[in-house]
Amino acid sequence: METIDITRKGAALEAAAQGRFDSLPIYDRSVECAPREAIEALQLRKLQEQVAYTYRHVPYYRRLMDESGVSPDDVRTLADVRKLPFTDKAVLRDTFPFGLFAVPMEEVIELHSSSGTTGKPIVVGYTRDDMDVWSDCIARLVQMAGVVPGDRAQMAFGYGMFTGGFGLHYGLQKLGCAMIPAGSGNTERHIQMIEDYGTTVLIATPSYAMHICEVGERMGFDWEASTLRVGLFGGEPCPPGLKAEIERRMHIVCTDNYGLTEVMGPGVSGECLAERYQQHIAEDHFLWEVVDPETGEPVEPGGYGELVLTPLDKQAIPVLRYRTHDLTRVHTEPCACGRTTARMEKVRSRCDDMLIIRGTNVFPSQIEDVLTGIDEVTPLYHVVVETVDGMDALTVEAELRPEHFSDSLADMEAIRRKIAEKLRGTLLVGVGVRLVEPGGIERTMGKAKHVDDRRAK
Ligand code: DLL
Repeated sequence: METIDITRKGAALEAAAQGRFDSLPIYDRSVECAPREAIEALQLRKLQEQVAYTYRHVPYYRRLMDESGVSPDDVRTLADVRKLPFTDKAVLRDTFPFGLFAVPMEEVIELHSSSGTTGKPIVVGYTRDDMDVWSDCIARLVQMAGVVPGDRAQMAFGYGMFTGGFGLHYGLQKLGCAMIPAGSGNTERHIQMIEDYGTTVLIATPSYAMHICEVGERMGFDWEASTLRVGLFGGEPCPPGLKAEIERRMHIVCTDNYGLTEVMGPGVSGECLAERYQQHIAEDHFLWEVVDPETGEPVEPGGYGELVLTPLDKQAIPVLRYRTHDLTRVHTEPCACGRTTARMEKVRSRCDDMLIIRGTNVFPSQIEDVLTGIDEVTPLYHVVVETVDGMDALTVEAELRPEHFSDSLADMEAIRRKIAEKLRGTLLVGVGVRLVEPGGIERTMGKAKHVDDRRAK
């Protein structure tokens, strides 16, 4: 059978829909398609080496392990990882800047830091070997989306301390793509560059990609006729409705990729074209666990809980059992794409983004799901939480689509009421709804901030 040329716009998705995964590239079959026993054997060997390395080079972990009477030799099976201490962001803050580094600074060739939206930033470092692993992980996940050597990849993540920009940049170059390092911002110029340079791949947060899409439409740019073929997203949750809308309006195939600064940055897991809502974990570099966020105990296989990651070969700043606070489930059956690496479900919520509204737990992702089921509004939204007369009051600001925006108060009130009823049905608590005009929800060039909790802490 002839292979399908996936560099033709739309062909990768067609190939996936026909089950023609033979036409979609796999970066490193020796790992990505290895039998699970081989993956686990590799993980165990690396875990043992990594724990011994960490114990030798990081006084903080040595002290913690000594105090709990655990030695590196106690790691005999993968399940023995549970004998090791958890790591939380607080430790990285307390030891800021270099307290957990395992190598002298002369061996560090790059530093990055987390966005710092939730407090003091943390800083991480990379040795040359760390950088090689990182670019390999990225090259692997961009191929899952159908990116190939020779693609022209335009960066719309910010460069700088954020891991997204440089991380994707190096990995795409490693694969053999031509990088167009535009960076975030200046949206009209992005569109001009896509046209001038024949860009085939766009890298952005999903919120910024949506904005680029809209600005292009306003400029009269023909997305269907454009060379752009693939969107590589990540850095924030990408609700399925938002991804589907961007794919439809920009005529591209998009994948959502996950990672976090503390364990590397992007590259931890990436979405293939078979399971559109799950991401293959780079299991040769990361050992995953899913735990109950309250107790830290493992959930049943395939159960929902907090993802905990242990990087298996990080040299500059090894971390053991990092509590991501991201909620997901992990599946280990083989995937239709041919890969055998475990898949984590898209992260839609973090354990720390749950709101308690008059005693009821509310996740912003539940609000997203309701809004994406309502034709009259866009997937963009904003939530304000306040204390009114001593009670929690949550207001959802939802953005009308231009075709549903009118000056008929009765029509607007009917839409508002419909949204409020659906939200009440899902959230099981009454919330306010405010409709905003098209374009009324602030567009962002990085990670979107959906919730403004104004209650006194
Ligand atoms: O956002 C790393 C990254 C950059 C990943 C670009 C993918 C692409 P941090 O700034 O440290 O690192 O933020 C990490 O962002 O714990 C998640 O809560 C969230 N996050 C990142 N990617 C996704 C995703 C980068 N695809 C935190 N889906 C993580 C859902 C994501 N949440």
